[in-house]
Amino acid sequence: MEMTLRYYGKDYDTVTLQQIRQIPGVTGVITTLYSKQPGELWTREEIRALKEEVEAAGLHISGIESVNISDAIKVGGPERDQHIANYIETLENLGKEDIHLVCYNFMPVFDWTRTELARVRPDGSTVLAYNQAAVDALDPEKMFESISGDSNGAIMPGWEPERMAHVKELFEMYADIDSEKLFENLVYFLKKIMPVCNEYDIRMAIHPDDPAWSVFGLPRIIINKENILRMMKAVDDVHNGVTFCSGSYGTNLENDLPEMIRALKGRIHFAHVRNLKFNSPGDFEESAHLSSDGTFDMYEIMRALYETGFDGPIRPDHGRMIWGEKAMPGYGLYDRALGATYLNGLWEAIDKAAHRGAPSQP
Ligand code: CS2
Ligand code: MN
Repeated sequence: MEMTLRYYGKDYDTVTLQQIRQIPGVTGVITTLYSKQPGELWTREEIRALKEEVEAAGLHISGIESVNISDAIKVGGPERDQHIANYIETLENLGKEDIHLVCYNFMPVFDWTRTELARVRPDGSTVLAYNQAAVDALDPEKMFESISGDSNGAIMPGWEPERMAHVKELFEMYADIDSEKLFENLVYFLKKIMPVCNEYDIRMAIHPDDPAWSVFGLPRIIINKENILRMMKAVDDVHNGVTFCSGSYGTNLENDLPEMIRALKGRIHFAHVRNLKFNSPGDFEESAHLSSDGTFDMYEIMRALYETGFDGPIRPDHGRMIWGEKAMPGYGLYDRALGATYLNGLWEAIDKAAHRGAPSQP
């Protein structure tokens, strides 16, 4: 396991590489070319410049999150094959620069969906939150407007203003796309990219849909163990793997997170570990990472990763906004640093117990 932090690049992030380097135990970043539109080609020079920026700060690139998938690929539109050709060339360029992990998602229209970006908790911290009744009452085309006021001026991943300006057309593109069709298009994409992934040993790690159910009538497929196993079987190659995001799979309380980790052994290439606090099944907020602050048993999640031999990067996912920080919601420095430290502490304890031959179960 390697502890990492997500980094959006110097033009977009309020957190610096120098700050990330001072978090104990964090040796790598998960980063991206944030200005790229889905479907666009990443050149080798652009990738090398990003790599040099990260390495100059004494860190390294542990993986890319994300090389986004265009809507044409998701719906199987006329530009699909051109966008896949660009994707393949991007993977080749990443491979040549010695980058071997790519996180992506296959969610229609919106990436993660939250109804509040700054819900105030009793301790004064603010967090992202989701309320199903609020979603049900909302016109989907107004979704972006309804939350963007609390974004602290940041461009949020998957909510690029360029795309959101055309949200009506985006919904129209998906009018005939049900879960089966979306699944077929995912398999089509994966089959096309597997040869280049094999050639350069690039592990593809699909991020789950968040929340893990259909929102605004749009199909969502990466939501539970059955669907992921089906996807892995359809393209049975170790390079076709997953990002295990506890906070996304965990939105559905029927997903048993440690059990899922064990079932996906060997195919989890990247992990996002965070907690959620449920106030009711349709209302949750992104609490601190600590088990007692939320609903999940973080020790059991880390233990399942440890015991299945997980050796990829982990990052704390969204953090709370604390200590007066102003940053992209979920992506401030302070609470993610606390999260990384806590997760590292759990891992150290599990590892030491295992090496002493002591049972890791308390
Ligand atoms: C992330 C996702 O911020 C988040 O919730 O976990 O935006 C994630 O980066 C993408 O879905 C991956 O493509
Ligand atoms: Mn995540």
